[in-house]
Amino acid sequence: MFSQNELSEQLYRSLYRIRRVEETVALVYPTDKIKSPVHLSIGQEAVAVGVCEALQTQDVVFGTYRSHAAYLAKGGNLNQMVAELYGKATGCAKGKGGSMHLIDVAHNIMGTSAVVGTTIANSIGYAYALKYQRSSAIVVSFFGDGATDEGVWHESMNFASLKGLPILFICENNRYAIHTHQLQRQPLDNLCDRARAYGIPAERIEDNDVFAIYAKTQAAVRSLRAGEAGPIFLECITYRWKEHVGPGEDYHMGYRTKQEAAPWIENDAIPKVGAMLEAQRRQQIEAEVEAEVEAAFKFAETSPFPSLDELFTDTYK
Ligand SMILES: Cc1ncc(C[n+]2csc(CCOP(=O)(O)OP(=O)(O)O)c2C)c(N)n1
Ligand SMILES: [Mg+2]
Repeated sequence: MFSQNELSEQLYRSLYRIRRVEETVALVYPTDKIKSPVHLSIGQEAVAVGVCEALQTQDVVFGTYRSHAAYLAKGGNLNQMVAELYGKATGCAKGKGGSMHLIDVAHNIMGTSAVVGTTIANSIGYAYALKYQRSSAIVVSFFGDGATDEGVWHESMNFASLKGLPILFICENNRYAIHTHQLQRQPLDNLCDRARAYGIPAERIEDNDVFAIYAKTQAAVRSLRAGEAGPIFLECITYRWKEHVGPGEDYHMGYRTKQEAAPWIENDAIPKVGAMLEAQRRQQIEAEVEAEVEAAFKFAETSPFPSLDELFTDTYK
């Protein structure tokens, strides 16, 4: 157990680190050194951080193409992530996967995917295996609100509930699938009810509140680890600040307004948690993170591209 102060420091370090990594990605992106499309999660970090801070290394995480935050919050290797974005041989997928295909087996980050909904099925398969091995580890499956439109989401909810799997479903509901609002795709704002229809306990957490997300995840993990409950569903309401894909803003697209984004930007988790720390301690954490981020981008820049004879290795044909 941490003291409240230690918890705030840990959450802040993780939040600030992810923000600085993604801000640096956005800065570098126009140079074309980053060879992969990037789906930034700036504004949404509190979800991945609140959830992953309540996990242990043995717990398994699956994510989406917007999962820099989950990868980093779960302890994924930063150097290898940045090198992957640069398409370098030292990347976590040897430079062949890019931002949307992150993996770090040593930290049980078992994959992210460009194809909406696919890792939900992967994650229940993994949870099924853990249950049969009587493992105390659990699985966390991150997905967006758009993924709940997919048939595989419904099939996965049904199967996970039927088999009582040790899995926590985290819906990062930023209200949009690309440029289409949830209520232009779904008749009701009722994702928790949908999960409950499959017999899965469900709860919504409003306002991007990292402490609430941490506490609810901790309680969920405790009961999943004890084998008390089958799957659990948490819907975390959050907001994406940047465009769907790429480093810029997209208010000119007309599907959302600056006024809609403003309260989310005002309620940014990072300065809020930062303000809870003692000033000197906050500065120290920020300096450590800045050095780490700078070193990771240097590592990526100075790493080699894969050699030509690697072209057909580790590929599916
Ligand atoms: C199976 C499939 N259908 C469509 C797409 C195109 N697509 C890419 S991202 C996306 C929106 C998904 O939205 P959401 O799940 O809410 O995630 P967010 O981007 O908001 O994080 C869609 C439809 C895809 N990649 N895969
Ligand atoms: Mg979404």
